Amino acid sequence: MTQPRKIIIDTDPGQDDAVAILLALASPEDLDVIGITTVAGNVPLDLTTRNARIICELAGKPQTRIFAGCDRPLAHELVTAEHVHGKTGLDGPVLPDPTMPVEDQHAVDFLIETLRNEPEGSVRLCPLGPLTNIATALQKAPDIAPRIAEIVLMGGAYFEVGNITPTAEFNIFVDPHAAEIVFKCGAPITVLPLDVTHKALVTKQRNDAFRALNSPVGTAVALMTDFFERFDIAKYGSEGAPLHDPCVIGYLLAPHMFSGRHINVEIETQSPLTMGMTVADWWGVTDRPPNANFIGDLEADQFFDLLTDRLRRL
Ligand SMILES: [Ca+2]
Repeated sequence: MTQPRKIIIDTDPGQDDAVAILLALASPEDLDVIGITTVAGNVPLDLTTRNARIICELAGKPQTRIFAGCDRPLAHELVTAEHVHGKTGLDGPVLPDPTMPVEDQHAVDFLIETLRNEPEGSVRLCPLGPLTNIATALQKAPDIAPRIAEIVLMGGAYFEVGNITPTAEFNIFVDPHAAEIVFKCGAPITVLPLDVTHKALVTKQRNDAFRALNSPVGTAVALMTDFFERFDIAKYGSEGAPLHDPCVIGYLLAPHMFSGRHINVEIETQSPLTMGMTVADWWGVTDRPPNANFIGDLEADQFFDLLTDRLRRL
């Protein structure tokens, strides 16, 4: 018997964040969610924190510890994505107002304290939004970097280039300075970029499978996806919504479903034209040392089978 791995989910929910959180909370034999830290991103911090509470209650896990974090990026004004996620960030289903508490401690202090107190190499960080909380913790307490087992994050793109600008993915674009700190921190990093998340598409058949769970969670996930997909169908002509953030949890549960390359990834923080671009040396044309496992592909059918099976438990 292997022990479940301890993870901290750092998130800006967001419908796809919500599905990622549900998948993690549905997998206690594999993952021990020791805390959820919230950050400003898809919507402002008060809403991302509220949405995290709504999701934990939907999962029937109101004992989950939630810590509110940074309400703005390190150096830029906050950019949000209501055009994708709706006014609340979680538009689609009608879910009850949350009653579970938020912890008093700031998310950054929780990250630092946890990484210092838990055995070295035992805690994984799962950022699903802008990297402001993680970077702030690393700046405040550089001693935590070698204690991080792994950072598995959703962000960036190489072949898909950008979604919020022609060259940048949203999470990295919102706080490129934070991303630069994280990508240079020396901890093992796995990146789930748009290149792979755009292949995790909720087709009609896959959405019907969520709905057929015939449970509050199944119905909520189906309705969130219904809401979220209109953006991608209009923009990309795709078959449905891409489940960006659940790829992070899917990777932790079943890394064999994913493939990528260990390469150098640098973050553009200067150019107004390409701000927040993940300059990924996929083809190995520089001598810059590899710092990230950059994922490019997944077995989408296997991924959706796993996701649907796990959601059935909630
Ligand atoms: Ca997110």
